[in-house]
Amino acid sequence: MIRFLTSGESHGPGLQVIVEGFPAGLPVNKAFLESELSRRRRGYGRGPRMKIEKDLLSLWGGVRNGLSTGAPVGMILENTEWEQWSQVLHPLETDPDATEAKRVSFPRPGHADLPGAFKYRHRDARDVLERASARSTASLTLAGTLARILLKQLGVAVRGAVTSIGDVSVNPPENENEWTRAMSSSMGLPRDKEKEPVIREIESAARDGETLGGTFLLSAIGLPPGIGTYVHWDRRLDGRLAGAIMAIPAIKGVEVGGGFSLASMKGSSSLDEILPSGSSWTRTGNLSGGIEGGMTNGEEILVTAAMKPIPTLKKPLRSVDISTGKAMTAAYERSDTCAVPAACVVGEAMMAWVLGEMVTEQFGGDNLEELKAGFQKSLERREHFFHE
Ligand code: EPS
Repeated sequence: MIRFLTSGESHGPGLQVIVEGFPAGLPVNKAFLESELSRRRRGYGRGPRMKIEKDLLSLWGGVRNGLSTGAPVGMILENTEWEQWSQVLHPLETDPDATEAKRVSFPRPGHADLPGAFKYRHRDARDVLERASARSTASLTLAGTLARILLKQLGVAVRGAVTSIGDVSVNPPENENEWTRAMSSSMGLPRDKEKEPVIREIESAARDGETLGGTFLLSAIGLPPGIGTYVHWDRRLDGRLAGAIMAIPAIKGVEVGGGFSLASMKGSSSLDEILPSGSSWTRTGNLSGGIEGGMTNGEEILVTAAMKPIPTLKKPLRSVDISTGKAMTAAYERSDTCAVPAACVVGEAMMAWVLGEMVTEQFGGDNLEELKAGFQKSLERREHFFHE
């Protein structure tokens, strides 16, 4: 079993991530962790913070000479602007004037501000928003990237592509080149020609003081059938994937394969038929998104996520003062206009995390070689299933 915990606030000293349960012998490449962190900062429409933030990463435990030892892997990310926030957020002693100047009393609709202040009895919503900030997704990216490194060793690739921003829709990648382009492009788009209309949409929203959401498609290839299980609700792969991806801030919907569109189809057109192929089988399509009965079926896993527009608006909506209950407009601090390309990278990380969780649960192994052996056997079985 693998698990991780995170700690840290958006403008605090930094973020901490502890990942526990990884097999020994995994090559942990710091440069790769850093390049995924920098991919998460991508995208036109992100706020000025993304140009300032450096994501300074240190490895604190569980890795020796580039290989995991089996002990918990500790990672620390320093926040670039901590010095200028220390008087407001210092763990032991804050400055009353500086704290008052940064006090947040007017909760933003759609943000954690109001229910968080109610729940934890805060009168300064900064105590909520510092943790509820999308900065926390840097921690998710770190944990998920470790899982991605593990999956790579097994020959599993996790990919992501932006499929819409605001009103502009983009066709999903149609081949490996387009997946590669989506992963390496600043906007997460599979084709260059799509960049201009998407940027125009974001510019127009920014001019109007608006923000934008969108959708992205996640894919995983290289898994054998039978990862996850139908025998118990909390071990279903679709349930775990949906939960993990929905846990990314601002994600409001998750679909597997044909998703919501399947609801209006006739049974016969919504299913992927099974055809014999040597000692194995093929399918006529992949509307099930690679998951049947809560398990991989050996096809590509396809999951789409929908992100709502960011709730911090330059032209704020109506709200209340949480100290007095009087009508007010919501707080505004510098923010992003659109963070869909970044959320897509976080989505990839969370998909990798869940798949890493499921394969280690299934094939165990304190050591990478043991895990690889079990996984490989399962892949081979598919090839001669009817004659084993
Ligand atoms: C965020 C507001 C902005 C974003 C931030 C999330 O930060 P700031 O208030 O410092 O300008 O840039 O995103 C990140 C810091 C990040 O690493 O993604 C918010 O309120 O959620």
